Amino acid sequence: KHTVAIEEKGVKLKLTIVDVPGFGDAVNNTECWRPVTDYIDQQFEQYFRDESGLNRKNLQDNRIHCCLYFISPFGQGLRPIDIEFMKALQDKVNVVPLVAKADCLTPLEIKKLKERVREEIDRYGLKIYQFPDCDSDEDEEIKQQDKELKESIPFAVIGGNTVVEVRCQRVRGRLYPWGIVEVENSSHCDFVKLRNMLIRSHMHDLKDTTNDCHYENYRAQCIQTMTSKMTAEKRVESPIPVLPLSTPDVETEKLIKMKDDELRRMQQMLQKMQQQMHEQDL
Ligand SMILES: Nc1nc2c(ncn2[C@@H]2O[C@H](COP(=O)(O)OP(=O)(O)OP(=O)(O)O)[C@@H](O)[C@H]2O)c(=O)[nH]1
Ligand SMILES: [Mg+2]
Repeated sequence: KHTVAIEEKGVKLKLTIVDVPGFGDAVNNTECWRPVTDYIDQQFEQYFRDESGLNRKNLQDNRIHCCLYFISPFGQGLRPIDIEFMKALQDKVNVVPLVAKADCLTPLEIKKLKERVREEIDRYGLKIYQFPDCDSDEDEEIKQQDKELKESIPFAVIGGNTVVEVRCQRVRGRLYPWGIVEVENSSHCDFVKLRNMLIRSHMHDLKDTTNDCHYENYRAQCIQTMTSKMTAEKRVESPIPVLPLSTPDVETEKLIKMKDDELRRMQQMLQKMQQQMHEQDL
């Protein structure tokens, strides 16, 4: 888990990245996505407790707003493990698929792999993070950017392992005998596009989708489990107090009616007495 504080034009952002080392490296990869789903659920659970607890004002949001899933550049598209992972994660988190080590492929190979991945995402009904459609009255330039972004999925990225000087500037990249691969050069890979999407253009939408969709799913499920547990056991062992339901039983209703009648009788008596006193005065 790495946390960095970013500040840009006075806007502060605390970005936390959680790594999943060794994912899919085992001989038997059955349910290898489990630690990831468990981690996401744990963050939801913590948020649910805090939100329902006493200290709601200082609520810390450690929910996972986006999951970057790296697809191998050496395969012919999605592997069964990729499909399984996305299926397991798609209702819990915004999944953004990436093609790793994009420098290993030619531009044409990248284009073909991307098309294939997109087609397989459709074919297997995988629900990856959907960029919201831009308004129809938006600028042509913005519409074009939006279209380009959608067509970039899965973003092809490169991981730098060194900082080198290129055109009098120090840049992140990879140094090969035949040249330099630059991470932040948009003709080399989609890294800049991905970064802009994550922390500029779509950050709020990622957070909103997490809150309104994924967290809401979790919350609804949690409450449902608690309620069914309560009816099954007539009590609930939960840190979150459940209010008693306000449907009075038959006995209570009878009692209320009796008290009502009694009150009405007393009122009538009082009226009678007042009338008698009034007549005496006259
Ligand atoms: N060519 C190329 N190699 C890369 C790139 N990114 C990482 N590598 C190399 O691939 C190897 C594995 O990289 P890691 O980033 O450790 O891979 P990982 O999937 O995180 O591995 P675990 O954390 O062990 O699961 C290293 O030798 C990296 O230098 C890239 O963009 N292009
Ligand atoms: Mg790693």
